[in-house]
Amino acid sequence: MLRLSAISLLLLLSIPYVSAHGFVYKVGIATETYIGNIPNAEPTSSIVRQIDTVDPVKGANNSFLNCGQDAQLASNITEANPGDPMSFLWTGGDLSRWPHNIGPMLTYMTSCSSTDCTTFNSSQAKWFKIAQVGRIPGDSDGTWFQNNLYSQDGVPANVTLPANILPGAYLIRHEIIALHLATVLGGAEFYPSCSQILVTGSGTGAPTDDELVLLPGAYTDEDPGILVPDVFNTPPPPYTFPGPPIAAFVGVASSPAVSGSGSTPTPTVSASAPTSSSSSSTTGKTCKLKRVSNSTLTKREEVVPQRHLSRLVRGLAFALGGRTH
Ligand SMILES: *[C@@H]1O[C@H](CO)[C@@H](O)[C@H](O)[C@H]1NC(C)=O
Ligand SMILES: *[C@@H]1O[C@H](CO)[C@@H](O)[C@H](O)[C@H]1NC(C)=O
Ligand SMILES: *[C@@H]1O[C@H](CO)[C@@H](O)[C@H](O)[C@H]1NC(C)=O
Ligand SMILES: *[C@@H]1O[C@H](CO)[C@@H](O)[C@H](O)[C@H]1NC(C)=O
Ligand SMILES: *[C@@H]1O[C@H](CO)[C@@H](O)[C@H](O)[C@H]1NC(C)=O
Ligand SMILES: [Cu+2]
Repeated sequence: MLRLSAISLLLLLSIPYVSAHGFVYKVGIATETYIGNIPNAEPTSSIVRQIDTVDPVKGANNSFLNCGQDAQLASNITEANPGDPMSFLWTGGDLSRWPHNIGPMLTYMTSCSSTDCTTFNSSQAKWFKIAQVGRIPGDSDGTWFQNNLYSQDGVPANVTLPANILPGAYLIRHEIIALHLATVLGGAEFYPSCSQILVTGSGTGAPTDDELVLLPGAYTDEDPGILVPDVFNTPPPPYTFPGPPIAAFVGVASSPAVSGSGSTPTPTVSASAPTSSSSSSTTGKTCKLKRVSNSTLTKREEVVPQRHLSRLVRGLAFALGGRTH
């Protein structure tokens, strides 16, 4: 019965993974909250482009790296002000807590050109990066900001819209890269999500051509931030973010409105960019996280730290000749 119990154990360990991926359930902009459609559900009007499965996008060349798994146009767009705080609440497909806690979170934007985004196909769009967060600075365990989503219900990722961004319709693409399987080539899991926002105001900031990338196109499977053999090492090694640097204009404060000019705004400030790999759009919280133990927690229990579970599942799957997600 060894075989049977091994299979039972694998099943037992695999069950949580049925819903153990996820999607963006809520987007916050300033004080408003917008609901994203559950993957594959009958869509309602939203600003969030709906995907068709909670499963991760695999492979840096995958066309679904653009806006997520078979992402559809969303029928709504909403206004946002430069400098607005935004939040992205990632959950499992059953609205349970986000199941991963290892890897960075990156944010990109692209102009929807002359459209209001509701008809804009972004597959050939040029994206610029506005934020990225990795490990929490000063945390000796190397805890990732992503762990804040994992360790407590309802905690979103936070991003600030650039204070001087040129007005217009944009897609904002929030991405989690889960690295728990990234010790091997192709193991990284990509979770991109795109929302449609109409930026108001009189900002003048825009990316330079060399800050623009295609998605897919910006990453390769061999990038040091995507294939990360030492991700579980102690002490935690420094992390190298994939993709371009954060666009330089993101670090520039808002400029006063130019009076009496309808012409194309020209950024006059040239500041050096906050491009170091430690750039963070969050407010530098370095406090230790409290482990919440909540008996109402379902399936994805806290008992087994996820990195160990992942290793266990991988080990088992390897032993049985199978594959994990
Ligand atoms: C991904 O795209 C790059 C650049 O086009 C190419 O060199 C590489 O072979 C592709 N990799 C796969 C796995 O298709
Ligand atoms: C965008 O265009 C690509 C390539 O033609 C296509 O595969 C994809 O389905 C389109 N996406 C949307 C949201 O229409
Ligand atoms: C579209 O978004 C606007 C602005 O948030 C909201 O007022 C409106 O109700 C939305 N429309 C639909 C059909 O949901
Ligand atoms: C987002 O901000 C909230 C409120 O400050 C905070 O509790 C949460 O930890 C932040 N999220 C991340 C991923 O750091
Ligand atoms: C535990 O979960 C329940 C139900 O979601 C919630 O009402 C309660 O506040 C949670 N307790 C803690 C300590 O998080
Ligand atoms: Cu997953």
